[in-house]
Amino acid sequence: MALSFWLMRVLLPFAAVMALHAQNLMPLPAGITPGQGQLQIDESFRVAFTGYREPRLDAAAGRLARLVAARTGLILSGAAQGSATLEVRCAGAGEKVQGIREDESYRLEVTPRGARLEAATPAGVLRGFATFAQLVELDAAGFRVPAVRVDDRPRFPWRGLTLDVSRHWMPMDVIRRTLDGMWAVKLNALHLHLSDDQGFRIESKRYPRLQGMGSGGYYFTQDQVREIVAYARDRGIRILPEFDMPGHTSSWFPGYPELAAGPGPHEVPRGFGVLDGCMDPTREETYRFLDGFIGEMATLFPDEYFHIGGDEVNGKWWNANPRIQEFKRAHGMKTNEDLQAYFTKRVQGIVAKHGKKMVGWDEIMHPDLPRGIVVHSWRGANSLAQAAADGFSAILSNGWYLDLMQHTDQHYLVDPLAGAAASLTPEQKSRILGGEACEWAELITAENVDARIWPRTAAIAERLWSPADVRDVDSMYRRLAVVSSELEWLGLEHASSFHLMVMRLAGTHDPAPLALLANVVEPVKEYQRHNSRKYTTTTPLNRLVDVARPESAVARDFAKLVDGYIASRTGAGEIRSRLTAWRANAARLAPVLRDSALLAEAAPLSQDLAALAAAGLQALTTLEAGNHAPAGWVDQQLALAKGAAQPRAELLLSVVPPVRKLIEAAR
Ligand code: TNX
Repeated sequence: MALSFWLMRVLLPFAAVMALHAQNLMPLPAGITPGQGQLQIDESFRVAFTGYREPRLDAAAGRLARLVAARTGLILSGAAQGSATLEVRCAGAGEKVQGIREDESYRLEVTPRGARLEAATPAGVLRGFATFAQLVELDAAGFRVPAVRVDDRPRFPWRGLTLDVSRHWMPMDVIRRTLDGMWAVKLNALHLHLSDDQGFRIESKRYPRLQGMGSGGYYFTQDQVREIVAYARDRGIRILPEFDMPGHTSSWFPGYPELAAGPGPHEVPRGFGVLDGCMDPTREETYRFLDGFIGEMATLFPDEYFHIGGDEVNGKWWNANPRIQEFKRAHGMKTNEDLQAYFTKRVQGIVAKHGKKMVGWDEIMHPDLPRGIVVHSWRGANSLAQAAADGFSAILSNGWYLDLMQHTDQHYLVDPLAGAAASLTPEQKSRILGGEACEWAELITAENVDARIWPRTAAIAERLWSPADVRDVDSMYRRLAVVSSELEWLGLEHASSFHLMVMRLAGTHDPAPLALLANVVEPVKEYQRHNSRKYTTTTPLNRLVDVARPESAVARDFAKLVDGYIASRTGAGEIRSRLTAWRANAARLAPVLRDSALLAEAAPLSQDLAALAAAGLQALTTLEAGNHAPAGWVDQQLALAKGAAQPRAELLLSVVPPVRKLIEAAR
């Protein structure tokens, strides 16, 4: 069997071998050897442990069984007799607090007679369970797992997700769901961005006015934090807290104005952007406060690392404060960067005193800082490589900002070891620990957060787990669709929230015509939404743009059809049926648009879709007849397509490019 595997590897590219035997796996494992036959999954499904055992493992086995039951619809008998379907041998306890060097490797062997999972630690078992769950599939003989041997370990030790709970509040069930999803795709660090200008989201017992005056009542109690930490540990996930400072701190000041570098009165701001609010780095009282606060938080969060933010200090309050100017002069500091470096060093001392390693965004990087800290790169590959070259540990987030509404393949092809990092020495490279996808929450709420995180984050998780040469975009999209439905079975709401939000917009009307439109539009990209209106924390996010997915699968599919047609004149029927439905949709949608205050802005999009579809149909008819369209007609339709490509209601009609191709082909 192993021999045939190696033969296949010689004959076929790696990705092709994978595709044959792992079409449901995301992330793809480091090593996979196909076997003969399948293991039947029926109501006798059972997990048994033969080696080390602890409550965390029992709980994980229970969750695996529930996931198998949910996905198959089987009612598991729960009988403890007979041989187990999946036998687990864990060598021993992992680290008391999961660290970045925790052994997450595992070996899974499935034969028609049973499956066996071996791992050094419970974290490895958790990764193997995630793989096993994804291998269950339905075929003509029932639910089965293909015979296979998986030898797997992560490429990077730090595979995270940043979740901003400050700009919009994310309650406990969002956190739990997010952790469930992270487990499924083998992510191992949830970074909670707990404070920012717009909200202070955690209970401090020592400084209760932080949450008391900075949160509007929306914050995690310390009991809830302990619950989150335990829930995450159960899934092999670290919780990394971030308290952004000295900028992004406006919400600290209503309760503790003495921390502020600028004058009051202080309010929690509702607007977004790089605001002026920042701490006073010159007063000893600031550091006494932070010592007390960080000390309190350091005991609450067991993780070895502690994120202090450090990004985007605009320095306006520092420039306007005579005492701060005097301090800079007295200490020979020329720039605000020097002043921030002074602050960062002081805070690093406090973080270290409380037993933690500091993490911060690019701006914290400074030659005087100890090399044990981690630089979190939001600026890009160059600063990531620079940090590693200078001896710092580093993680990447640039390229993985989920709030920028980019397509999955754009995120997928970003690699922490590409670009400037590619020319680092092996030792320098080893300091690049991995990265984190980032969900910034200026324009998301608990209602649509799942749809903004998933399924795209699964592809980023694959980049961080799988071997570097796993880069086949078609394979990724195929498997992403499968993992997306698995995530729904786990309780994620990215698909269901779409339907609920569409129904809200449609009022009492049939939501189908609106869903059709929603399926072919995408929110404008990057920061464009902020240019079209002034958003605040209280602006409702209940419009079509808040429902539309970052990437239209319908449009991607249609573009493929059109490419296929242009290349080889195949698939005309499919193309025609889609265009026909789009052309007819405007009339069906008209009454819905008319009756919904939330939808008035979408009327031009619906018109554009119909007009574009009509043009596409004419082009197709021309092509099918082997004719050429008159130049005048082509130019007219291209002008129409150009108009339809303009954003409307902060949305882009994502089928414009393929229809334009059809029109051009008819010339
Ligand atoms: C920049 S990246 C920020 C965040 C914003 C985000 C929006 C970084 C460290 N700061 O405060 O939420 O852009 O994409």
